Amino acid sequence: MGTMRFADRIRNLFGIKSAASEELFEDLADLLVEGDFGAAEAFKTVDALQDICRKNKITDRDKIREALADLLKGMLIKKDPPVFGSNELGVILLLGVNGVGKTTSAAKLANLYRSSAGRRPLLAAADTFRAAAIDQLKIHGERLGVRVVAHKHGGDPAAVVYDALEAAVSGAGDLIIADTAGRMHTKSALVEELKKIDRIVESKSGNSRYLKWLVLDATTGRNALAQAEIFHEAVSLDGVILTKYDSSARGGIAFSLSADLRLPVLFVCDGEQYENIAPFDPHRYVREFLGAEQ
Ligand SMILES: Nc1nc2c(ncn2[C@@H]2O[C@H](COP(=O)(O)OP(=O)(O)OP(=O)(O)O)[C@@H](O)[C@H]2O)c(=O)[nH]1
Ligand SMILES: [Mg+2]
Repeated sequence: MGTMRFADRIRNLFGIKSAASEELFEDLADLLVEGDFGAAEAFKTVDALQDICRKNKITDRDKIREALADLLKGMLIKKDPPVFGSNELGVILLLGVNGVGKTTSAAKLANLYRSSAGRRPLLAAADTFRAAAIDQLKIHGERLGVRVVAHKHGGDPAAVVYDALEAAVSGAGDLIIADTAGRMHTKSALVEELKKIDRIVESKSGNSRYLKWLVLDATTGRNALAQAEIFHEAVSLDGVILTKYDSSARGGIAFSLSADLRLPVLFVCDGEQYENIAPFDPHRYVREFLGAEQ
């Protein structure tokens, strides 16, 4: 393990001027594993790459790298973030464990959907578990000029969502973005808590689109995949927001989410500012993963 950034090490691997050898593929498999690929997936990918190179008589490192980029792009599910209809009420529930960036992402999404899609967001403070969580969301709401629907600390998250729906139905907004508590639920507690919210959203659904997105911290590597597995099995997720892709994150997780769980990454966040969010772009993601110069 060096201190060199992961992407730089991939770049170095393909930057060597000698012809490709068996060793290149071995080193690549090792690097993919270090880059948060699962081991089985890393070997499968490298096998597939070797097949392609053999069939097409590719020996040049640059060309191998291009073939790898195509292969990796093909692994990623491409799903554009939802565009809500003009008469449609969007309800986005943000889930995830402690500290992954749910509250920050809620604010970023409110800002993004308002500025780029002309939505009128409402933030719902459905994290009633942590004392400071409501204030944290209110501060974002004030800064952004977005209304925050909140109850008291310790209240029922489903009731907060209910009030946000009431507010939206009476014209206060058309996109509810609900922050939730980041405690590690047992699966059954998580399911129960969300069932209640599901029922409330469904009872109000004239014309609504209800989505459950999992927020994952990209710096936690394979642990993020384990979280996704648990949440997806419990509540059937619609997509993922990958956060903290600005620091030491290696990024292989997006491939596992696609390949193992068929879960699309919808947004990638790369900083703490409101603007640090963008729809997932497989092409750009693979380029960055492979350490392409910009
Ligand atoms: N560098 C970086 N930091 C981020 C990003 N997203 C969130 N953060 C930071 O991560 C920390 C936790 O973010 P929160 O939004 O409070 O996370 P949370 O999931 O709501 O946390 P809990 O409510 O405690 O479960 C904060 O310091 C954020 O500023 C990101 O994309 N990049
Ligand atoms: Mg929070």
